[in-house]
Amino acid sequence: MVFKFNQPKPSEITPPAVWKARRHFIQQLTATGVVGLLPLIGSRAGNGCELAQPASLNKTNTLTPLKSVTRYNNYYEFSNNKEVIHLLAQEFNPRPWTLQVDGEVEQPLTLELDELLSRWPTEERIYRMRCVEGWSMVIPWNGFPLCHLLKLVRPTSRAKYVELISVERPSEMIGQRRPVLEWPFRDGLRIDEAMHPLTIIATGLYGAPLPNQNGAPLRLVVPWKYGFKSVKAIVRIRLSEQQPLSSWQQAAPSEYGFYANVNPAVPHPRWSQRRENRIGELQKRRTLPFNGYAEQVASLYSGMDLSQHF
Ligand SMILES: Nc1nc2c(c(=O)[nH]1)N[C@H]1C(S)=C(S)[C@@H](COP(=O)(O)O)O[C@H]1N2
Ligand SMILES: [Mo]
Repeated sequence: MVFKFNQPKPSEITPPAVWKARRHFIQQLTATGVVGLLPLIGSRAGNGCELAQPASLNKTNTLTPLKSVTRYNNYYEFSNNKEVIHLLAQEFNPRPWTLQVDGEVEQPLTLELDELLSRWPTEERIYRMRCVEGWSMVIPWNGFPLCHLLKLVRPTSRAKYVELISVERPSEMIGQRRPVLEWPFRDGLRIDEAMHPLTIIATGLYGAPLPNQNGAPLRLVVPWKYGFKSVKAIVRIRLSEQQPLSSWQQAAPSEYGFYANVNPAVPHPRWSQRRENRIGELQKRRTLPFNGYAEQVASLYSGMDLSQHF
């Protein structure tokens, strides 16, 4: 399957002064193949949540056009038809919004969205996103490392896992009126994965606030895992001693595991994961271990037999 989209005009998304500067900057980034620099410029002394080195992006990775990013989505709370989600999601109201962080923490918190948005500087992260279904995109996210938020609530020594829970609002999310999945949608990470500086809470993309269909107002992005781990519209983050059960594990335990690291060597029971369709391209690409982020994250799994995890 090939999807064709027209390149959006930058002016459709951002004020001209901003996009002109950004376009220049992004061209430089994709030309040098280096991303993730913005957060490092002018930020104060590190607390361990910063990227040690910028995440590298292969030269042949160009940004997926905004139109594809915002009109070809997975969001079962609205529909299982990717191309109508952007229309159905117009009904959703991401404000006001509160995020609850609790469980195995010294300092449980309930934060208003604006409080959260003003707390840490917004960074730009250009990441590849690989869906378990075999397609991928390159998306310029805006957001902050989840690590900042976790440090704020001070995990207890029993906190081994982090569960992220989506909103449940069937009045605005018509897909939730049917038992497609166990609502609310949820997924989880091991705490060291959640603390890794590549793991972010996205609050925007392409320099504008996050569109509803992409998980407004807060969504997880874990670029080395299959896309379903990147929970949208998060209302609660719960730290726990026990490994949480994700919506997809619960729905199909023989097809979806807890780790879900991108791994071309481990096929999905119903299809191969060796290749992927980069949206907008004709030829398939080879899928890379950890979605190309092995250098940054492989050490998290030393001693684990990854062929046993999917
Ligand atoms: N709440 C919720 N989050 C979700 C999903 C979902 O159905 N519901 N789909 C996941 C899947 S399968 C993918 S591939 C990505 C898609 O993100 P995008 O639509 O922003 O590209 O969101 C993930 N997060
Ligand atoms: Mo996905």
